[in-house]
This record gives sequence, structure tokens and C-alpha cells, in this order.
Amino acid sequence: GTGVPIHGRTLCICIEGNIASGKTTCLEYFSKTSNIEVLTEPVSKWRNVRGHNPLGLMYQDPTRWGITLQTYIQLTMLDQHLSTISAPMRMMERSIYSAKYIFVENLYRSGKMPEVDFAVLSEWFEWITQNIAIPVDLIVYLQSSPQTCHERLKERCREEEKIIPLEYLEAIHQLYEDWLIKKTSFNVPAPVLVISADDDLQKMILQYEENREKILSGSN
Ligand code: DCP
Repeated sequence: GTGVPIHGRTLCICIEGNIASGKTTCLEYFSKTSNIEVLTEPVSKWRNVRGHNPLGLMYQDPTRWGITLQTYIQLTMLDQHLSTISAPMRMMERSIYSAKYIFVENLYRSGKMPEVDFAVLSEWFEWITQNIAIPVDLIVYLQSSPQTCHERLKERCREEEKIIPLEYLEAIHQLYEDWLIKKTSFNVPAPVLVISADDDLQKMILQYEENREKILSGSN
């Protein structure tokens, strides 16, 4: 395909992967492509909403602040999915789906989110996805080992993330694998293109070049 949207709808490609799996590098590479609008994950908003830092609060005390962060992330994701753009194709960092199926799920399963918080977030998520069309055409899964992500995390030194242990990345990894590879957990909203993401930056760029046409045609 040429990447021209069918029925005049904007194609949506979501880049998925663990924390520090290299989503930003991928988005930067494709942001140089005309006809694509790249929407980066609004992490700056999560670190500053009217002067508050829900991301930092969540890492300090997930049981208390998990629902606060995840409610806000759900809103910012919905906003990105629905934003009107002029390009025929949008590329997003993650999605409203992974926010729920990976991060909310992880907080709940690890015993860090009270059941009532999980219930409220789930009701919101189900209302949104049942009442608002959120089409995704392709999921690009940057598959990485949790160890690699842990190394990259230490290198980048984002203040809030200093306390993330390897076990946390392993749990996120397992949830991603069950969702996108084994397909045993939740609905997969689009075809999945898997790219191994353990290589260094230069090799990753080569992989994006190799997979460029596949990604831009919005198919795996
Ligand atoms: N986060 C979260 N819950 C979500 C989404 C993200 O707690 N639903 C957290 C995990 C990270 C921070 O937000 O601490 C930003 O995460 P990302 O993995 O999305 O962003 P990165 O910058 O790590 O991506 P990459 O390094 O792959 O470019």
C-alpha cells in the first residue's frame, strides 16, 4: 500500500514496548517522514499537571497515587487518539489500550492498586472504548529484554525512574508478551509488527529503514 487512508480516515500506528525500549528513537526516525504526524507520549504532562507531578507521586507511593496517574494518562491518551491532524497517518507512542492492559493491570496484579480503584478505572476504560471509536491500524512492538531496558534506564537517569527495579520491567515485559505475542490476555486491536529492540541505536535505525515500507503501509 501507499499509506493513503482508505475511506479518508487517518491511519493510526502505535509504537508499543517496555519502559526505555527505544520508542522515542523510533518516533524520531519517522518524524522525518512527510505524511506522518508523530505524537509523542505526553510524559511532560504526567510530570506537571497544574504544578503537580503524578508520575513522581506514583513511583513514590503506587497504592495511593496509581489511580491518579492512570486516570490522567487515560485522558491524555484519549486526547491523542482523537486529535485532528492534517497528515494521512498518525504515529503514537503507546495507546489507551496499553495504558490499561499493561500499566493499570500491572499495578492491580502486583497488589499495588486497591480493587475499588481498579474497578473505577476499568469502568471508565470500558465506557470510553464502547462509546468512542478508537481505531488502530498497526501496532509496532519493540520487543526488548527487561535487562536491556534496565541498562538504558540507568543511563538516562530520569529522576522519577531511579527507583524502578528490574522486576518491575520484567512484569511489564510479561504483560506485553502475553498481550501482543501469545495473545492470551486482552483484545489485540490491530495487527502486530514485531521489531527486536535490543540492538544499539545505529542498528535500530537500520531496522526502521528495513521495515519502513511495511510500517508506512500500515500492515504487518
Ligand atoms: N508510565 C506509567 N503508566 C503508563 C505509561 C507510562 O506509569 N500507562 C510511566 C513509565 C515511565 C514513564 O511513564 O516511567 C514514561 O514511560 P515510557 O516508557 O512511555 O517512555 P520512555 O521515555 O521510557 O520511552 P522510550 O525510552 O521507549 O522512548
